[in-house]
Amino acid sequence: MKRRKFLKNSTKITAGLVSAPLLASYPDTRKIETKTNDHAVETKPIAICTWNFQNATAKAWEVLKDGGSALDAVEQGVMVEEANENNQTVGKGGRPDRNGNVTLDACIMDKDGNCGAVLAMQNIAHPVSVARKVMEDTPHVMLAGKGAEQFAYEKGFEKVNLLTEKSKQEWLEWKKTSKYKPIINIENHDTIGMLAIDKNGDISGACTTSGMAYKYAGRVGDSPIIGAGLFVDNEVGGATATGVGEEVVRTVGSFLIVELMRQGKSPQEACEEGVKRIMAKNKDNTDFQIGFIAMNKKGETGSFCIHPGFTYRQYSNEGHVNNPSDSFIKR
Ligand code: SD4
Repeated sequence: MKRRKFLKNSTKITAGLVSAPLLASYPDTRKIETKTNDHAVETKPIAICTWNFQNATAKAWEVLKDGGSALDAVEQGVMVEEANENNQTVGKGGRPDRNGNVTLDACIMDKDGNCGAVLAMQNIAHPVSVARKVMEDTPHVMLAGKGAEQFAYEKGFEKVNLLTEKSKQEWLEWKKTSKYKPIINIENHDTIGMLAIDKNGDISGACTTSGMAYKYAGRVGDSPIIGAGLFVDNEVGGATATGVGEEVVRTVGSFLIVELMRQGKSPQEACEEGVKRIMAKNKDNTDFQIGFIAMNKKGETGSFCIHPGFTYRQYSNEGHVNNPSDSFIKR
């Protein structure tokens, strides 16, 4: 496919421009030390995701430890949350828009800079897999709304009612006041963004959400927007976001964080800078949550958020941990 060839070539050109010293020795507090290898590379593979999604990271880990690709790991990992009806911010069971329709956003990005996304798609249980099909089977990056849904049916996805009774009843209750005021770390806090590095050292990422509860019909946040909710540059690393998407879009947050890592910042430092940029544009408004996570080529990871309460799950040869995130606003 012409587009892919073009993307591959541009990746190669970019690779030539990246200076190796920039990727060396980050003073990252979350660095995973290698105990068995002089060259400190055997921390791979690793999977991390926003929030404490143990089952999702465990699934990604299963793929990675069997030698699978980072791309398969992130797709299969986030699918666990898409299928989890108790997660009311992702996939089936997600909270609807103000008209009562569950509309899903997702994207995926691979080691070669290929990417695919679906926006505001209804009736399909696994938007990340449709996003992957957009990436692999079309000359496009994004499909939205009815077009995305139609494409999914053509690819064999089944029509599913995404609105569970629980989410429906909550929406009916919400309609009585119709106040749009997400509560920090309580409502809308379960979007999953996942990054993985596989045994070959290749990085991929995925992000999937039902977006902000009771949003305007047609509203799309950061999660399916390449560069905002997710960005991967296999020469440098990857980043992904959760929280109020409008603010992430305004700073093209994930791209910013990857570029900061390219300039020599650790994943931790880059996430901190990403949040600071957002807060610089919100001097009078701190009443919202955003969390970033990032990973570099060495398998170092980091995170930062606005309000305390954000964590990220990490699975590697070292074990399975839920890392608390430092925050811009302290308790
Ligand atoms: C959005 N970023 O649609 C998503 C919401 C989110 O955890 O992350 N919720 O703006």
